Amino acid sequence: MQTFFIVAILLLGFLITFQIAKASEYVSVLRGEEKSKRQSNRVNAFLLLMFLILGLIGVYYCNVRLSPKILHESASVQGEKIDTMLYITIAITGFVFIITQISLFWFAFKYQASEERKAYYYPHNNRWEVIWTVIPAIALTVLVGFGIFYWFKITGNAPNNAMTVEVTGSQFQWDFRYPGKDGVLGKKFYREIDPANNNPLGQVWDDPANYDDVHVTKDMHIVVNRPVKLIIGAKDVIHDVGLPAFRMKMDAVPGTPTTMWFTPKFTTQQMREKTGNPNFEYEISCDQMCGKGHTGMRGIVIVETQEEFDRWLATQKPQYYAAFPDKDPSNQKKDTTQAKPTSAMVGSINSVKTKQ
Ligand SMILES: [Cu+2]
Repeated sequence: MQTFFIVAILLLGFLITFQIAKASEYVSVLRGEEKSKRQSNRVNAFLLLMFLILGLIGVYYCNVRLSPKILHESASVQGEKIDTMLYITIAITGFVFIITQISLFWFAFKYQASEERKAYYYPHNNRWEVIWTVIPAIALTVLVGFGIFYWFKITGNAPNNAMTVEVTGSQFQWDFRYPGKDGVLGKKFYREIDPANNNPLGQVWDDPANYDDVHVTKDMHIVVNRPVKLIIGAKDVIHDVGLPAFRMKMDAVPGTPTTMWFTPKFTTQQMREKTGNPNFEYEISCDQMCGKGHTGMRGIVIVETQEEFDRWLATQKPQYYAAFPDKDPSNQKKDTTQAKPTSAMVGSINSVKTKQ
């Protein structure tokens, strides 16, 4: 039944179009073909000119209206270069856009069909072809060249004083790992991933470098004016570390670590003062459509001073102690000073026993 209606509607649509075309043909015959042609030429030329004027006013209006909504000044040193590149690209393409669009629609209006002149047949000019091929090619090469230069910089070796944070994406959250006092991230192996036993990242516990690695979720702490190198990975599908305030972005690919580094310029606190927004937070978003909960993959980047960072890190326990509580020195201390078990505790111990 549905198919029948679709076919019927299509047939009707075809019939109506055909009838309209036929009717307008009769009208032009009655009016005199030349006259109606001239009239429709004039109308079309005028509409094209209107389209240009209204379109350009629209472009200007959107620009004025939406410019307060664009991102504030880059919050990273490297982001400044990326902004400059973006502005140069917009300036060049904007200039070309304005010139070509005005020429296109103005010519269509000015040189509309007329009895007073005949179109000049001008099929080919080598010199012009070379000019309009070579100039854009040079402009694009320069733009792409700068892009590649900064790309290699950001993805290349970080300065020696850089701190390291490992970022792991999964459906649907971000995990962050800090190397601890030794400055080395312990080895990982995907088969070791075992969230039930406090090993969500698959840290290899035989590697001593893992003993002091700190694992946190949701918030990533980094230090102002100190380069930070992100080592990025994923556990399931491709995610993407998006840091718009810093103008940084990098895919998180399962099995293939990616890296990027940048230097934050302002602490979260400074940014709150700068933006006048007391609730400002640096956001880490997932910039890759990674599944149903993609939009909820929001993390917070806290940029703070070195002292604040050290204080925060000192409050974090290495993941190793979560996986092996008996190795935790604070637990061992507790054991020696522990009071006699209360009756409630004995009850719970017994219930655990009976469960087994
Ligand atoms: Cu994602």
